[in-house]
Amino acid sequence: MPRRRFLITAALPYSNGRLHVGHIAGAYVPADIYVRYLRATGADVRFICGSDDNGVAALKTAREQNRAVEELTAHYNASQQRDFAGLGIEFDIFGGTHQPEYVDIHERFSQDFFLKIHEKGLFTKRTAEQLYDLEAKQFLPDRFVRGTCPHCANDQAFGDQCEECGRSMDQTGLIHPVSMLSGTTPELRKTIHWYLRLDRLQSRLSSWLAGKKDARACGAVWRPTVLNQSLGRIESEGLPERAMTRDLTWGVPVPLDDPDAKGKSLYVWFDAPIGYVSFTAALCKQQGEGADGYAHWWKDPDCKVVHFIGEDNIVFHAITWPAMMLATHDSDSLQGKLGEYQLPHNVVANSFLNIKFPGKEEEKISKSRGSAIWIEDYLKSFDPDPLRYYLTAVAPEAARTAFDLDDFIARNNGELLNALGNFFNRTMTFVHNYFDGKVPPAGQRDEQDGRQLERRIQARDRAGEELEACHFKAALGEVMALARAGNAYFDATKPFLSRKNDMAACGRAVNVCFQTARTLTALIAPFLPFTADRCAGMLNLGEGYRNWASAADELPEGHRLGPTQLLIKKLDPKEVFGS
Ligand code: B3M
Ligand code: ZN
Repeated sequence: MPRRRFLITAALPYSNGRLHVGHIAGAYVPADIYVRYLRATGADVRFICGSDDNGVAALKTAREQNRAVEELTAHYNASQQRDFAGLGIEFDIFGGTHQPEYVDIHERFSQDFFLKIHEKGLFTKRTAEQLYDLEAKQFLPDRFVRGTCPHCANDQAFGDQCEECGRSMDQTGLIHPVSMLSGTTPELRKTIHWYLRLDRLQSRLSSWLAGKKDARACGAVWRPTVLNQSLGRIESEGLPERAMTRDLTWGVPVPLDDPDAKGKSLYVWFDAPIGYVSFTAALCKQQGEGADGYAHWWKDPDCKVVHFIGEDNIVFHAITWPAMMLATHDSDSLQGKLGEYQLPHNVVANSFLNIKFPGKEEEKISKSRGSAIWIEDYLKSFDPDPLRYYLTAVAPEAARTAFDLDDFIARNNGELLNALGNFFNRTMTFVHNYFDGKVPPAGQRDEQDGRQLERRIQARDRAGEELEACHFKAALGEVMALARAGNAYFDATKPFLSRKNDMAACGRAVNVCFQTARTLTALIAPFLPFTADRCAGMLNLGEGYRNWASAADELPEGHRLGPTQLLIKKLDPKEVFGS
């Protein structure tokens, strides 16, 4: 079989702030698990991320903090990289759409993309009315205007989206708009922009999306939330054309030789997804592949592109971005030919994560209210794996869930430590204490031994199926069930009794436990990479221990163990971490 190829992306975080647990639960831990799993199956994978520097988010924060936007975005790009590394989220590249090393290549890709669509006649140049701040002497980006939402009457709605009802809108639809730059009421003025003809791509997009309802036929399991939101959007609102340029100088300049394009940038949601491509190109360059190396990942139907995102990014990844790619195609075919951008194989979105502090109500994570757990703070006190574990165990895969601090500690101590840590611990102790650190002979196995050994294969296969479907929570459940089965087997076979009068029986049981621990080491690796490395050290497994296909292969008697290490630390509920 030819080697499977995947290009995995995780949403580009805005480089205007630090990362908190909600970000990590949304896109990054799941993407990292998927990448590690795919690699364990032998797939050739590139894992791409970087910061989303352009547009208004960074501009607004820079303004509030009185910093240069370049300095701000460089600062947070670096801090986010540290957070990801600390959690074992290992991208092949972490670029940044306006970072000095990437800005040139990113501009080139973004401008080429724009020009190609322009050439295809899929932009309309149109005059529109936009809010202008007379005092600040500039057009107002959507995020710089607040007003009352025409749909739900929330009076703190932004010009592009109402965070209360989730509807996206046009800033001119806001009732009683107020400029956030000056606090004055802006006036409507004419301005020119380039609109992507989404209306002309609509029927292709909706049949493409409809095809994703049938997992068997399309070969990928799309989450209902993603399909419902994107197909629902098309059904309810259709796909009107959308402006892909802005009156802004921080961003990718509009690459047209047209006086009307002066002082305008590409819309940040136009250039950001192209960041996935430009960072891939930068990676290929770093790895010494030619300038067209990126095409091997992006324009070849043999490579599957999968985007991991949070729920608020669904429409952009399942509609706008595919529309942009379709708009560059020469043919009308949906999936594109060799040499054309391939539409995503899957778009995997999680919902948001709420937070629950002890003795308080569950609430939304909010920077301003101080209800966030920052990764930087977390990592000062805790190991990365307990957080990876918890965020997977309670992952908001189908709907919102909450990070509950009490539950985090309870699961660490009750599940990770009691089920997994304890199983390794007792198995290792027996091998060291009674078998001189060497795996005892398998002996004459009975039915119970056979069942336990078979469970390992089942767990590997079931977890593999769930992982293929991006059901990470369920996959972790299968793995932890194997750890519990290991403990149950240990309790049932009682090597602690047989060691006194039947060493052969004791060795037989310990051998099965050891084989189970060996399988578990491979199966936990995508989820708990640091713990898995320690397990592999204790079990003295070679580099290839993560290989999924051989995860249930048995090791021979006489295999010598490595030194014992502390696997999982018990957490004290009294310990608190920063908010
Ligand atoms: N920066 C939005 C976000 O972090 C945005 C993602 C871009 S992915 C191309 O929610
Ligand atoms: Zn609203």
